[in-house]
Amino acid sequence: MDLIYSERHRLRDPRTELNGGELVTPFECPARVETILARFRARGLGTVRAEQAFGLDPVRRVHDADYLTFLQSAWEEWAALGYDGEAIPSIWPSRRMSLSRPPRDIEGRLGYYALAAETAISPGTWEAACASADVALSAQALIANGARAAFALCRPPGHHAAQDMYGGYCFLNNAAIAAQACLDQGADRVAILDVDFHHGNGTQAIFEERADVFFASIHGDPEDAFPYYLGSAAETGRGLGEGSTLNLPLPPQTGFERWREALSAALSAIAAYGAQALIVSLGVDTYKDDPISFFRLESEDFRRYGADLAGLHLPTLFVMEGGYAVAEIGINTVNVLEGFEDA
Ligand code: SP5
Ligand code: ZN
Repeated sequence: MDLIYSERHRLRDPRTELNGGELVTPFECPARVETILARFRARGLGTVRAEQAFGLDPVRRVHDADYLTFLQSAWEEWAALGYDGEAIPSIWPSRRMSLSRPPRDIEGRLGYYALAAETAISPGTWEAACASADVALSAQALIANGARAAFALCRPPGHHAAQDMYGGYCFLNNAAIAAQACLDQGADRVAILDVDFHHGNGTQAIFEERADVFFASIHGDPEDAFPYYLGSAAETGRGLGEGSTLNLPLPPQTGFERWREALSAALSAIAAYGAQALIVSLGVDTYKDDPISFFRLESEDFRRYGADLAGLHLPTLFVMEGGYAVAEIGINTVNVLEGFEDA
């Protein structure tokens, strides 16, 4: 399968992440995708292609106009205030406050649009986020044109970003944008399977009330893990979307056997739904040595579940999400793709 890559991911290179009460070098760093790209090339899996520019129209199909305006100018507005540090929110519209409108001041708007404080906005963040969406849309075009599978090596990742929220290292929801593009090009039913360690709260929020996208996620139980406030098994979709969301939360120290049973349940549900295409939100932070996660998958397990995914026999778009064990991220990610191709 072919891989889409953008050099513009390097424009997203923040200095700071709020972690354990300190500002640390971000876990979500440029070396992640360079390591995956090198492994893909070394294994000769397919052609590496540059992204094409799709502009903002397909992004606007998923994200609110005021949110995009905010993201586009947030860094300049922050920089104009003369701070030494990167843009990090410090106040939110919490309970018993009004969430009715974004305030004028940039500090107030950061909290309005942020779901978490760990993700700093830095120079080039907007450009890199747009490039990442272009990567997803370019790979989507490959499967729309008949490829069995394609790999969008997106960075920054996307699954925590909702219609009007950023955080969890995500700004634009690449998988959701690609799913919407499938629908806009004529598909009736698309499935998104999120195998990142973290719940894909943004993707769920975007499609929660819709029946044309099935969202299934296997993740660290939100009782115990980021993003904490979404992703319980009780959330099954709302309104027209009732029954089109499937959350499979799992406890700390979950190993591959139990994880694979959850995958099997997700795959059965996607098959029963009758999806015409599969989008995999591919995070490899389920790895045993991931620095911020608590599952126990071994490198060979990624190959095994890649083969399981092929069993759906659907056109499949892999969209890169998380994974922070940088030394092993290339092996683990490409193992999924090889397992899929060899099945
Ligand atoms: C795309 C993606 O994987 N985003 C994840 C964002 C998680 N950010 C917050 C992580 C907080 C981690 N606290 C870890 C404690 C580890 N002992
Ligand atoms: Zn993750």
